Amino acid sequence: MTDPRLPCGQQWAAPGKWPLVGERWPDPALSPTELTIEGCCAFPQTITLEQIASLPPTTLTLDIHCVTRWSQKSLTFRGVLLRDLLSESQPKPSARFVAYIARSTRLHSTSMPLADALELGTLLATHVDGEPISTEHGGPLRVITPGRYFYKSLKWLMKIELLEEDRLGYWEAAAGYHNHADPWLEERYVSSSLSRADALALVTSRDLSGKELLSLDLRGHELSHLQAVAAILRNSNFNRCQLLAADFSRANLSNATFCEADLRGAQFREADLEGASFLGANLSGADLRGASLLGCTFVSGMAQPTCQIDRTTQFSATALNMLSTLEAEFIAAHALVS
Ligand SMILES: Nc1nc2c(c(=O)[nH]1)N[C@H]1C(S)=C(S)[C@@H](COP(=O)(O)O)O[C@H]1N2
Ligand SMILES: [Mo]
Repeated sequence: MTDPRLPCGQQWAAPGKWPLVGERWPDPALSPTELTIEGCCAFPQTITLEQIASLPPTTLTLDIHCVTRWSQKSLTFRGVLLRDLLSESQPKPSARFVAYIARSTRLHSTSMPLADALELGTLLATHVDGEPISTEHGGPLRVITPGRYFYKSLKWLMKIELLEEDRLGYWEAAAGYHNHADPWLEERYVSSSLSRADALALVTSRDLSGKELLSLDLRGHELSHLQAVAAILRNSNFNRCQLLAADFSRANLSNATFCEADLRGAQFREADLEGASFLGANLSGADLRGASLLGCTFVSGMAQPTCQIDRTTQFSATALNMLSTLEAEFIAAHALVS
């Protein structure tokens, strides 16, 4: 049974639990009470949160979809439409892109075509479900971009810049997240920068430790004892691979797929497995202690079989909180949880 509200490859997070993703806290050295609008506009300005609160409020109820495969149903945000906020600054016709910059130590950012942002009904939100947005979730002011993966919804908005040319945001540049980010088109990542031949040459060495290799396609390969300690392998495809005793300790395997892979005795300690899928994989003897499992899939596929987990498969109890109810119950029932 497919849920028409759930885009392909997503799962509902446990009801009432809104996960925290990315930066956890803003930079306390920067003022939270002002928003600057600058760039290609007739009237750049800095306005206070009070002034924003005096603009006509808009309420918007929507589902949010994180690129790491969890979704959260029906959050009601209240705030001011980007359209209403920008009207006073009068964007010039040359303003083709909008960038949002966060009040955070890394000056986190994201961007998109201005026309898309306006058309989608982008909201600068101060409240969620009737309460002020908490600091962890981006309060006092966060961007809510409907119809895009949630990385287009910036926390702790400090500056809006109107640009002639696009400037890739933090995740888009650093993690290869897709710049269009439509969950209904499953636009999660740009494709691999590596040719298939180059990827295969690397793989024959069996040592990927510390390497950064986005979106590798290694389907079906014999990679037993692969060394991939601390490797960055986001969105890589290891479906049906032989990965006996492979070592992925501390690796970033966000959104990687291991469907029907042989992972007996594999190491995933402290790995980032957010959004990864293990449907049909054999995880007997595998060690996933300390791994981050938000949005990870072990059982909830429609057509595929569940993975094989037994009392020799190790998980940390704390990691189970990050899974959907169905996933957490399956693991608690079959694995060694400590
Ligand atoms: N400032 C800032 N905004 C951000 C991020 C971040 O790291 N820093 N991460 C993005 C990502 S990837 C997601 S999924 C959502 C997570 O928002 P939440 O922590 O409120 O769930 O925020 C987005 N906005
Ligand atoms: Mo995300």
